[in-house]
Amino acid sequence: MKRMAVAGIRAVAGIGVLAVLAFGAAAFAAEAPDLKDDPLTSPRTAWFREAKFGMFIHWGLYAVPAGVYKGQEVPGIGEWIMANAKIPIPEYEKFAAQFNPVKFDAREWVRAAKDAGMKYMVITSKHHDGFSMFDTKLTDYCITKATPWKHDPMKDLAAACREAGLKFCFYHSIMDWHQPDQNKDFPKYHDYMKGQLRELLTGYGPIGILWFDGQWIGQWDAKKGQDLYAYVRGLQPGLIVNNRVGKGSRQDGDYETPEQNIPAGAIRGRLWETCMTLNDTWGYKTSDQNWKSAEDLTRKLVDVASKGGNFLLNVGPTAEGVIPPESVERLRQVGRWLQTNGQAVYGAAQGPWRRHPFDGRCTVKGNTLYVHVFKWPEDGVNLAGVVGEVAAAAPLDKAAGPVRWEMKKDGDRQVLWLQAPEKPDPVATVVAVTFKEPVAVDDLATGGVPGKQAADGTIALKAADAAIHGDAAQYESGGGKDNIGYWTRLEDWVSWDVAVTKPGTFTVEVTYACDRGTGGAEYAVAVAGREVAGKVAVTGSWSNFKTETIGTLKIEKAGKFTVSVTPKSKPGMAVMNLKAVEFKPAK
Ligand code: FHN
Repeated sequence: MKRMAVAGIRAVAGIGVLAVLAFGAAAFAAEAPDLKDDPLTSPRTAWFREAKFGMFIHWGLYAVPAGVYKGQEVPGIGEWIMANAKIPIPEYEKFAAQFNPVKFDAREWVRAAKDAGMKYMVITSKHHDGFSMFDTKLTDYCITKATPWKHDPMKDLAAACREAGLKFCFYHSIMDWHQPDQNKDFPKYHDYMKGQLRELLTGYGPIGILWFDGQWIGQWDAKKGQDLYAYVRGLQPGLIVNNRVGKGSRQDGDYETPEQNIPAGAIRGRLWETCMTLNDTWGYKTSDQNWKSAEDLTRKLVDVASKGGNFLLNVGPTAEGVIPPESVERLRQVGRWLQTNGQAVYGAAQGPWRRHPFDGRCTVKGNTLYVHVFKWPEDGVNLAGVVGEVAAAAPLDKAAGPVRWEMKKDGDRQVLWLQAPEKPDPVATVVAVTFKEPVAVDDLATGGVPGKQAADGTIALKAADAAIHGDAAQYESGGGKDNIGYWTRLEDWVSWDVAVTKPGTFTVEVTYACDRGTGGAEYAVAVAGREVAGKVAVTGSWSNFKTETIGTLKIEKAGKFTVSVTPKSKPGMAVMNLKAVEFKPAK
């Protein structure tokens, strides 16, 4: 590639940015966006809440080395090879001359997404390596000028998605390892980035999502994110923008983006989308053959949908423009399951139970409860706490055969019993249970799991079993966490219902973590009309847990009690990450 001196590229970029910013402003005076609409209910996000399942595509120069540099396998995810192998910019730029995706076929890629049952496609317009995978006027370091292919694949994909009825979306990295201005002159880089975003939002038709990433750089902050959110929504008012437009917090963008993990429970009060790889890398790596099975992927999709989220599943095409056949085959199998059972996923709301007494999940749509059974218990599935009258219950897959069902009683609660059909689906059998009114369950079903006192008198209360009151705090797991987190609202509190058989005086131990700079919150643990106060000390990080004895509490008689943890003050950003509360009989 003709390598212009950095100054040369910057000069071109400078002139180009001004031209694009000026032209764009005149040519794209869309109606003013409603920046205050609630993403949870806005018509703007209706397609996203219906779609539930999308294709993520990481495609760029990193597909050329494909995980190998100078004959050595480079550890880590494929698209990070420039950083992980410490490849100097001039060396990395040479991959552009080798990037010639002659086998690229936009319709084939869209067909793969459609056959998978995916409803939208998010593709890397520019990843951290700074190489633009679209025809940009603002740099020569792009697919149409720096490669022998000299073609803009985004034009083809935008057209093919529109033709097939899929939403076309861009991933764009704020972090850019190729732009010296990112470190030396951030305002200049910021203009360059906004100029490219204008090109993407004015040159490829309606865009469904702008999926930002690389937001963690020090030069970026929440205020810049808010301004960028308004800027891109000003260009396409109907756009959906993820939370990495800012610093990836619950206050940024339209939705949360858990990555490579599925939250333990619904993320209340926010739309969310888990993004995940089919193997272990986002960008193509020849050596990464650690493919997830179609069964696992289907059950992950069900798990995400049962918690009210979307699932963005990634493919990493080769430098020739081919999506690995191992990816295509797995996605096709997921699509086949969705052809029969898709109505239980698309547009479905999260299931009513926090925990399921069987290996499976639930989703809801109006009067219909969809019971997704991964593995049928010998004695059938028992769903305690259902309210209302069942009109019918049958598998969506007629080939499974009928399902025997019965409404039973357990004390004052109704229990819906379902027996396995003759030919259950080995991946997931979906039984549609139609009620005579909208699906509802009792409080115990939606609350925590009742706590029990151990034989030695100990009462151990875990975060996963807590009933959470309020719309910010939520249970989170994975990555060393198993706690109530996101406790950013003073009004939120947690509780456990406990059956106490051995009353007495107990020492109260609290296990929590608290990041630097946000300690000092005061709280009370209360039970049976008494409470003991605690104060949160910094433990060093949100996943560095410590156990503290905060005092003693007396429970005078046996019976059912509610233990609560209620914040009294919150000087920092959050109260704490609460892992457990334990009552130990006082010596
Ligand atoms: O660093 C990137 C990574 O390469 C990949 O793009 C993922 C996908 O969401 N995002 C960042 C890591 O969080």
